Amino acid sequence: MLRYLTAGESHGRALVVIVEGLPAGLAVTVEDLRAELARRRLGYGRGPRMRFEQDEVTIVGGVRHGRTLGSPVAVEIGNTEWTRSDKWHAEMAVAPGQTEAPLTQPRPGHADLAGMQKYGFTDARDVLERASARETAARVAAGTLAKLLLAELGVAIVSHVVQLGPVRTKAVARPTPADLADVDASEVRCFDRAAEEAMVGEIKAAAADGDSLGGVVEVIGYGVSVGLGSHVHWDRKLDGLLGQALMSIQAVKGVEIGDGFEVAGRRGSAAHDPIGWDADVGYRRGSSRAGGIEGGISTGDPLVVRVAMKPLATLNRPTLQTVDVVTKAETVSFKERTDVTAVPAMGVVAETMCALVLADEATRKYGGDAVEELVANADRFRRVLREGPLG
Ligand code: EPS
Repeated sequence: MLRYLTAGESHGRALVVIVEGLPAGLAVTVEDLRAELARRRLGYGRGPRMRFEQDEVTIVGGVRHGRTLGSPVAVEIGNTEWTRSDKWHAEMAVAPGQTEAPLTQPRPGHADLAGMQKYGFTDARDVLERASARETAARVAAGTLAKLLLAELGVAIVSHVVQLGPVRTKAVARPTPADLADVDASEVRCFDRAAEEAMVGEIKAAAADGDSLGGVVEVIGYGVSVGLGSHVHWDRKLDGLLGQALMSIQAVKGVEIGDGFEVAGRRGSAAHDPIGWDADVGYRRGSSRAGGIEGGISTGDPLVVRVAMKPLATLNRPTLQTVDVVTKAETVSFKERTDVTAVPAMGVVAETMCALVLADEATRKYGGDAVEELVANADRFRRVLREGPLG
């Protein structure tokens, strides 16, 4: 069973993450982590920080000679904005003191006001530094380890943008793992090149107005075996676990498993995935309306999940109405450096969250202290599926 904890503030020295429960013997390199972190920085519409800041990755523990030890893996991701300049040193100092520029005009839609009220802060920075999506870098580092473990089980996870602002993709073909490089090569991580141009146009128009855009990504899990998650209890259902993990991504407001919202309007006779038999692969559904999950259990079909992100609450041209918490006068929320949209990057974070849930469930189902043991247990389960009474 996989557990992880992240810590760190957006403009602080570094983010850290500790991942516990990885089996021993998993091949891991710093380059693996760098490659995934670089994917998270992709996307037209990200702010200047993405251009000048690097993610400085250090594996602090848990890996020796390129393999996990079965001990907790600790990763530090340094902020180069901290190490290469002193811009944030006073503002984010650990030593006792206080800011000279408290942020007192909370942004609607951000954690600012509710967080200030909950924790008793008078400076929104005390909330926003942790609420920031910068924290997702630490999740992606953890998710890279989860993806490497899943690869040992033949699982690969792909995401692509299916809506940016009002522009939706038309193509019905879903990208496969072989298409991931193509998706990443798109400026908006969109598999439908016709929609891509319109998406970039929307981002340019929103940028010119100092505004922001949301959107929807689809995540597809290939090679997920039958039997992850369980119907037996609410907190063991795979769709419930994915929902919680994906909803926890900053600015995400909706998660859909398969065709969840569309099938709600259909008759039962047209809402489910017929079960078929293929002598080579066994039971197979002809469609993916259920998104590869029935009764909280993976069916062995591709996992399909969609994730909706609201437009970011920080606008370059402040037009959102708020109240100054000191004067109580109506005003507009403060302006911070921001992204026009982070939807393309959110896709990579959504892959990460799915990978962490699936890896957690895989370790729960197959167990084992070393990767070989886990893989052998998974193979044995597949053999039972083929050769047992249902095969
Ligand atoms: C963010 C605002 C921007 C983003 C940041 C999240 O940062 P800044 O205000 O420092 O320019 O670039 O995202 C990241 C730093 C990241 O690594 O994803 C926010 O308000 O949440």
